[in-house]
Amino acid sequence: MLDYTAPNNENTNMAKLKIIVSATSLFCTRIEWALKLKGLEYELTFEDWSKGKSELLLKSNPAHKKVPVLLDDGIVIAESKVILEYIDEKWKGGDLYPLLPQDPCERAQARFWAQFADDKCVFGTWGACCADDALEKEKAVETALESFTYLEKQIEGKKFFAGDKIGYLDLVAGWIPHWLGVMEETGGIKILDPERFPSLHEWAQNFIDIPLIKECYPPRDMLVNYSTVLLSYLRSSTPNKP
Ligand SMILES: N[C@@H](CCC(=O)N[C@@H](CS)C(=O)NCC(=O)O)C(=O)O
Ligand SMILES: *[C@@H]1O[C@H](CO)[C@@H](O)[C@H](O)[C@H]1NC(C)=O
Repeated sequence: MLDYTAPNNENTNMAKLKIIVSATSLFCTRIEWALKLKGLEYELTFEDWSKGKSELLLKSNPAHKKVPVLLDDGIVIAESKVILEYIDEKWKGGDLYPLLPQDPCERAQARFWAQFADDKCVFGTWGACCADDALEKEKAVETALESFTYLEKQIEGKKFFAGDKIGYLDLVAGWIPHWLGVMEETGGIKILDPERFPSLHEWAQNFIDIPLIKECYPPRDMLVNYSTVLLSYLRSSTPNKP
């Protein structure tokens, strides 16, 4: 359990933070967690992909046109890991919850593995889900498994990636306890075998047991529906597009 109560920032008189999100995006939930840990109030503005992209999203993140985007009283920040760093640097000190480690070497390591987890584990898993051809799928699963082996090594002997408390890398890997199972189910693959990845499996349990974490996860059946529809669409058009 996270032995931590977020500070009360109600009196700071600041405009409420907004995050542009989509209901199913694993990249968006990590921002909510960070803001909650910092004790900051925020509003969610949902994109409805069935209606195309909103003016607000196109204007806020013209380069990528992707969620999440953080709107902080006229300041616009896109890219989830960049947003996490912004939040951590802007609201730091005192009794504010630190996300990144203090030590420069540990910070660099956390950033490295966060980038790796997104590039290799998220997209590796999704690529394996999308693969149609049996041989191609088998290869994609093997590659994803190899990537998860590196994460397993990072968490070995620790409760959380950041130590005894959750931090930046835990938030970035925070899709694993919830979305990974959905991807496995809808994509017809198995990645997180408890025997192959005992430490990661235990970490997933510890992480999801934290109430502040659990309450931000989107409903599982919604993710299953979304993933099913998306996968059948992708398989019938160009493969391997996340
Ligand atoms: N690297 C980005 C990835 C964000 C991302 O892929 N967002 C997806 C939703 S899960 C999105 O907005 N997709 C819309 C699109 O690709 O057109 C981040 O970390 O923020
Ligand atoms: C998911 O799909 C099932 C079957 O089509 C449907 O009954 C259910 O209401 C859907 N759930 C959500 C959250 O969309």
